Amino acid sequence: MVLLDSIRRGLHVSQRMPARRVARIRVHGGYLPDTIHVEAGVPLRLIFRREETSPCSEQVIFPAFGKSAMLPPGEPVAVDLPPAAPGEYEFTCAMGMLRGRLIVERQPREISTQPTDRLRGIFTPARDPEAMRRERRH
Ligand SMILES: [Cu+2]
Repeated sequence: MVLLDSIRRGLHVSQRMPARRVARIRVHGGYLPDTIHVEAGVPLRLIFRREETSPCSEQVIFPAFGKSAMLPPGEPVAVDLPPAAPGEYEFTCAMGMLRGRLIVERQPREISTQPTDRLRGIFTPARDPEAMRRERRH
């Protein structure tokens, strides 16, 4: 219960920092999902929940980040990763049998910084609405 509460608090904090991306991964004969997409420059929190007792999956390793975590069965475990450069980053169990990957994609800056202008560019009506209204009356 204490653990669940602290996780809930953690999620609450992350909601106040919209930059952080949170993804949940079930561990059961593999990582579900086994591919996580994230934008470059965004800190990532992965919450693992191991739903098996097979010793194979008791540890998850992020070689490129120099991070690892033990995953007790049935307990959510958060792994925080710093923003990463675009690319693919693998995570595995200790023996390298279970594999997942993070795909860090370049941020589409022109969309994220200028959403309104961008949408206006795409959705500008071909004809001016007043002209269309006049046509409909005829
Ligand atoms: Cu393993």
